[in-house]
Amino acid sequence: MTSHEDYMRLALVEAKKSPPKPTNFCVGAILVSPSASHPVLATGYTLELPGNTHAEQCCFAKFAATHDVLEEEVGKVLPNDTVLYTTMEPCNFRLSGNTPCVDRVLRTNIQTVCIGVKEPEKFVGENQGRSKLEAAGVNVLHITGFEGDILSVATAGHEK
Ligand code: HJL
Ligand code: ZN
Repeated sequence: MTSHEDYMRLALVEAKKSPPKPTNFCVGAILVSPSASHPVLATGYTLELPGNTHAEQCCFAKFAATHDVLEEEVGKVLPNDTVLYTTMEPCNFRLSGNTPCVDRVLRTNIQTVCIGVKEPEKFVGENQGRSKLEAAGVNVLHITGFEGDILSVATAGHEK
C-alpha cells in the first residue's frame, strides 16, 4: 500500500525540478489512480511545459496529450478514483490572468485533492483555492509533515 505521505514525497521530488522564479512558487504535483496497477498517471512541476505553466496544469496537459484529448477534456479520460497530490493548494487566482488550477480541477471528475501546504499570502493575498474546491464538493486533505521542505523548495527563487 502506498500512503498519502509516499505520494506527497513524490510530488516534492517534482517540485525540486522546478526552475526558481521570484514571481511564483516552485510546486510539484502528481495524478494518482490508487486502484490502477501503475497508480501514478502523470507528474508535473511549475514551468515544466512551455509558457507560464503551473504544476497541476502540467499534470493535466501531459495526461491529456498522451490520451489524445484537450486539457479541457482531460476529465473524460481520467479514472474515477483519480486523486491530485500537490505540494501547494491549487491556485484560485493568477496574477498572469491564466486559468486558475482550481477551475482546471473542477472541470474534471476529481473528487479528492491532497495538499502539502496552504499558499503563502505573498502574491495574491489569501488564496481561496481550498475553500472553492470544498464548496464544489471536492474533498481536500492536508497531508502534514512536509511543510518545511515544501516551503523552502517553493520559495527557492525568492529574495531572502
Ligand atoms: C500552485 C504552481 C504555482 C502556484 N501555485 N498551486 N502551483 N506556481 O505551480 C501560485 C501563485 C501564482 C502567482 C503568479 N503559484 O503563475 O499565486 O504568473 O504563481 O499565473 O499568482 O501567477 P502566474
Ligand atoms: Zn495554478
